[in-house]
Amino acid sequence: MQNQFFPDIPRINYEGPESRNPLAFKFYQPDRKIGDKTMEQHLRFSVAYWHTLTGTGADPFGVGANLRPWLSISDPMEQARARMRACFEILEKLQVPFFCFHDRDIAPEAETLRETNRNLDQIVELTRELIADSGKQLLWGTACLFNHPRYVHGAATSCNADVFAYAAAQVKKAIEVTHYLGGRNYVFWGGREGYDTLLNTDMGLELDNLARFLHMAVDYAAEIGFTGQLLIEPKPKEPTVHQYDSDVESCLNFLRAYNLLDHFKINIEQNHAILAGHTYQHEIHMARINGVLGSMDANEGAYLLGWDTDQMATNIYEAVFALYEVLKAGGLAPGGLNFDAKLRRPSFQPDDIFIGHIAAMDTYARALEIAHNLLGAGEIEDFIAERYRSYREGIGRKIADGSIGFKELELYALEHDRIVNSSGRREMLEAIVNRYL
Ligand code: XUL
Ligand code: CO
Repeated sequence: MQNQFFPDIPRINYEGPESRNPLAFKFYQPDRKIGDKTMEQHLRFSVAYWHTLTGTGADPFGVGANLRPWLSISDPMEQARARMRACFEILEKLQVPFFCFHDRDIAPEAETLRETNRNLDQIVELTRELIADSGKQLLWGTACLFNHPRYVHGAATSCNADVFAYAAAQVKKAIEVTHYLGGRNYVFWGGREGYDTLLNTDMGLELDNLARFLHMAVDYAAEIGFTGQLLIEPKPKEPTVHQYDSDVESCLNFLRAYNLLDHFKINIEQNHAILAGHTYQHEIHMARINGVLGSMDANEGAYLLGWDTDQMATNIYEAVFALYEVLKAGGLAPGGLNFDAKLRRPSFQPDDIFIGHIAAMDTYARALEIAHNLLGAGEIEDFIAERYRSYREGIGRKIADGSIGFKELELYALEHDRIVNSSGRREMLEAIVNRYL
């Protein structure tokens, strides 16, 4: 195993809940079976390249604060190579099987698109070697269609057709690269696909163009034999005031309206869910019951702030409900749990990378066991089944199987107008959940 960038960090091992070692797992045991799968198979953890390797710790009020061993390398391509090697050292030491990147995270943008593609190709070759040597895998690739000023009005939804063409070229290349590296999925997050004011926006054209763009991506992926899952990642706002893919339901409507539903699943991010005014569980549940649960960006947003803070997840209670849905869906593969999370700016030391990921991995490991026990015991499922019992017999059964209409229902209601309801027992159910924590 490489020990070049973080010589003071050992391979992180399980030491159990009693351990006081910040560089050890308290709950995550990759080989431990929970039900029919190991923790590693259930959780499919992934490191997000943009936060963990490329991120500098800059925020709108201050420059980068992160101390990172590769930052002393001034040549941008040499630094990019070092960062990729450091990524694999992190994956190996943390026992994380997957990583995800945007094209521009891994290789610097140059003066021309041709040159930029050449830079990318060089880093991709190195990445392919590192994948072959380590057995680590690319969970998903994506294209950064939001950082450069050319994307100021959006990419596929830009008012400028030249920008649409440039974005298409960039996504074409990013899908090729993802395919070449054996990526299991390819993600489309809207970036700047949305609007700031309707005073300058033709929303109908922008949505049609976004759909045209995604159809082209579907066709091209098929043409080159990429069989990975295509994913859309909803987010309601930031950077634009109104992002088009605002939540799971809006994505479903868009995909259905434009005949794309057969080709896409959804990548759900906790922070995006709460910005949309939903819970993480709501979004995962909505995707699950519509058969589009694809993958998860397992981070955490600050409930007191209205922006995308992308924190490492440490809230076990919330992770339990997320994984309860994942277990009910039968798992996430080929998706996974990608830590789309950055360390807080004051956590600037290199070892914070490991401490932060260990915290999140242990959160999800602990939550997995709780969710498995809660689902297995069936107390919540039984309560819900009982609550809807009236639809399995008598008049309810006729409603459910579609064999009855308003006229018969009126006749029934005239005879049964003394309605008896039962308690929803929310407090009892929350107390039941607490017994499993
Ligand atoms: C932005 C975000 C992205 C996507 C990939 O909020 O979550 O990093 O996950 O483009
Ligand atoms: Co994300």
